[in-house]
Amino acid sequence: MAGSAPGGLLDGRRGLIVGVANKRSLAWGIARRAHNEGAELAFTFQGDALERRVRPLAESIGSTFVEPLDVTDDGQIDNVFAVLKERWGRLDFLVHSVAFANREDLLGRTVDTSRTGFATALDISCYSMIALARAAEPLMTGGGSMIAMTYYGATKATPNYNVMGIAKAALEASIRYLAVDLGPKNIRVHGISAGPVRTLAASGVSGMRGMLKVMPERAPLGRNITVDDVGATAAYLLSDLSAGTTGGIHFVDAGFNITAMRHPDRDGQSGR
Ligand code: 0WE
Repeated sequence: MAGSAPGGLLDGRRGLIVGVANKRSLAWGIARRAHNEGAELAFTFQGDALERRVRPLAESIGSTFVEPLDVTDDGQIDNVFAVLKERWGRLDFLVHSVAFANREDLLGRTVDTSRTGFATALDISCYSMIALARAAEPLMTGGGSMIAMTYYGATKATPNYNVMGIAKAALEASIRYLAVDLGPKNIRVHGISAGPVRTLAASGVSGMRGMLKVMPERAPLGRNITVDDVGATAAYLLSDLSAGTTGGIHFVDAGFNITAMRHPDRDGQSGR
């Protein structure tokens, strides 16, 4: 396969990637690396605007499997997995990189979150992982690996992250319960908790600039993370290298989460 290395970590594996919006997406960083490790990939898009972004990206790595998927629609989930079953007959991995909360719920006070805003955030950002895991399970006949993307705001109250933090807390708990359910089938379930990255999901988020500036000052590695960092950790979690691990949340945040505050000797220049 063009661009894939012989002896790749994911040679001959087939995976579904949900959540590519454009070339800066974390899901695209994972897809690119999975492809370079020998995987064959299927993609989904939500809406016409994103189809125009996703289709050329998929084609650039030799994938013609591009199906519509609104994760709130059970019929569309059924369709994607029916097409997977028909085209491939089985599935080895799944990547979930989807989140949404209403913009008004990512400003101001969590105490003002409406019932419908809460339901939207939890449905799209958390329940969708459970629904996709259930649909994927019968296709993962040789075992498998699943990843969902999360964020530190799940465990620490983070300015403006608000109902998304609540949704990510529920997603992280879901990862553990799914890992227990699917472990007997040798299907492993993982979370990747990524540090802040400039993606479409982060655009227009107030305070993003400040977060990207604080990372090099406080994170042990003295830098921001990249989508390639996320892709590399994902390749490990999707491959047999992580055969003995499931249910964990793996931080790809340059170590930010293990610190309590900025080190006084740190000037914020690169740690390298
Ligand atoms: O999980 C995320 C982003 C999730 C997200 C972003 C948006 C922006 C546009 C979910 N829904 C929406 N809805 C919109 O209308 N991140 C980890 C990136 C992020 O988002 C934040 C952050 C960070 C970091 C929002 C507030 C504060 C920090």
